Amino acid sequence: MPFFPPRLYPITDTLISGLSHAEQVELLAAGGATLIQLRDKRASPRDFYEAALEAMSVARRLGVRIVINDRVDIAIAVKADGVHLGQTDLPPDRARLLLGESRIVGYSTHTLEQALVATFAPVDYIAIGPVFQTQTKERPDEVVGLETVSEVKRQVTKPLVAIGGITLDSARLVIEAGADTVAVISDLLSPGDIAERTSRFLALLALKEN
Ligand code: TZP
Ligand code: MG
Repeated sequence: MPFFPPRLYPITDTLISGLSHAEQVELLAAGGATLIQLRDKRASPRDFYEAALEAMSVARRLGVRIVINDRVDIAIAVKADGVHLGQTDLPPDRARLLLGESRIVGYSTHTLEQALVATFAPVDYIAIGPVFQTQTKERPDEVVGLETVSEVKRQVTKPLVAIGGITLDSARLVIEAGADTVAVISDLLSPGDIAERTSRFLALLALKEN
């Protein structure tokens, strides 16, 4: 089945939110999120596995799909809906073989060239970023800007997810530049009402249809 990501794609962060992955999934889903990525750069594989398992049970109860950042093994172990790979993770074709055709495989790119290469990979969506400056990622790649989002959209047919420094104020601009989806961490999870923030993003993005 062809996969098309929703307009908003929240990504969890235990440090920024001060919450477990399961708690974040609960609040993001309450705000209307339907696809959530679990990302944890600090936890051990065992701890991430345990946290992801707990988050999966919340997600199943609420009908939300879960993608695991980086770790194909953990995605398989917790029966997640998919995996999100970076340029230094397992190659997408190997992940596809391990996960099968029905799961989601997403792939991060940081330049137009990488995005063009990714069009030949067996992935369901391509992410491009950082679109803007971000404090959330350690050693981020160079900011690509809205022009690159538009250029990638012109040249790539797969669904395009934009990431990096996207806020409630900039999300529409990013969609108007050509992104199908915005992936957001800090502007959703910083102290405040996460469910309410999520629904504000969704209301804003619903104003422009595909
Ligand atoms: N990849 C590129 S930028 C980024 C990742 C994981 C971090 C995005 O976080 P934020 O807080 O939405 O800028
Ligand atoms: Mg990664």
